[in-house]
Amino acid sequence: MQFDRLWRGATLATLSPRRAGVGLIEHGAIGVSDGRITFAGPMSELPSGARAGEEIDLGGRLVTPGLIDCHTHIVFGGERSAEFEMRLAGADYQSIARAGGGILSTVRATRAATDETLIAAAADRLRSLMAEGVTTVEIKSGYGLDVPHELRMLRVARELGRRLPLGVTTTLLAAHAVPPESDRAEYLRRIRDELIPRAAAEGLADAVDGFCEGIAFSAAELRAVFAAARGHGLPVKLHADQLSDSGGAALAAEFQALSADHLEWTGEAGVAALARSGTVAVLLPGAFYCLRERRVPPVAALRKHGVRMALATDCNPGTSPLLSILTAQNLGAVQFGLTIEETLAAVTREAAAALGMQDEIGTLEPGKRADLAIWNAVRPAELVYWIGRNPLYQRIWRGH
Ligand code: DI6
Ligand code: FE
Repeated sequence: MQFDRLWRGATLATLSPRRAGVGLIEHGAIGVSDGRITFAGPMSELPSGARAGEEIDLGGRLVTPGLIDCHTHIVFGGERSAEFEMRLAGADYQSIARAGGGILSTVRATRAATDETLIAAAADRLRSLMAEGVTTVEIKSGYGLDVPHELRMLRVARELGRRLPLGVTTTLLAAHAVPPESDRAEYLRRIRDELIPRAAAEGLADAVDGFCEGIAFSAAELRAVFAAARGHGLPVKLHADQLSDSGGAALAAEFQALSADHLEWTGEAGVAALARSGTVAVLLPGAFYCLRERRVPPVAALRKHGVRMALATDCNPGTSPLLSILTAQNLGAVQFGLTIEETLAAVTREAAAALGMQDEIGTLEPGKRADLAIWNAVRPAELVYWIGRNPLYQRIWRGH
């Protein structure tokens, strides 16, 4: 067996579904060739005569799959610290939004920014995630809110994937808010009849998302958007039941969504529907924390029904200015009660499933892309337990 690179003396958290817990292998080795994992197992099982272009001894360091942030709004213009101050003084998110702030203030700043300004600001933010071992990020549009600007946001996201050593998937979130200059029905028609067809034809979107909420769109409105997405072969995701039970989980399940995200207000029937459709629950503890929410997602019901759980930063300038996937893990464990095993799976294997990429990334198994995070840690719990310590030793993307 010939490897491009072979790491020995590793503690592997493989996250393989065929192994219990995080799939721990002590005294492990991992070999890669042509950007793919070709061996991940105990050193004792390495084929005799295995050769490698480069061989590295990790001295027992922990190796996990490269981390995956499966829900971000990381491309945006401006920032919203003034709104943060208003909330600290007692204003709430929904009333700021209704008064034309919130998402719409970021829409104004995003439309006014040049492509290069958007790219530079987002690249800076992405580097923070990458410094913590993130190798794949999902990026949503949703601050353009008209045909040219939504397509531009998706192009900017694609360009970031070309410029940085990072996997980028893109999601069209045109149904994020009603743009100030448009009639609601007319905007929804444009999403269905212009934006989705163009995003699909130009290969700009990997999925379509919507904000199902009192301050945004109803389940009935988003059903029509999702039907158009399906008509153009695009899978869907949904911001569901974050601030109220808006029937989001049921709608996501109806369209076999890749993921339903937030879910604080989802009831047991919604959870059962997600289980039947195989939809991943993406929990977003940064938004929960920043909005000082009280109602936690129904983790016990998600477990009981066997719904897979992912965690993500939801990085956005309003409700979750969070640029740390490790902190998202800590918040998910402390606030939502996830176990260490669930927490690590939530930013690797289950996050991959939330992007429909479970065959490519998310575990240390032969055939997967060689995206690895190597840590100055031995116990997996250390990746969840520290707040503000970054134990990353090395990040490997596609074998390099
Ligand atoms: N849910 C969120 O948490 C973000 N968008 C969404 O649909 C908030 C976006 C923002 O306030 O800018
Ligand atoms: Fe979001």
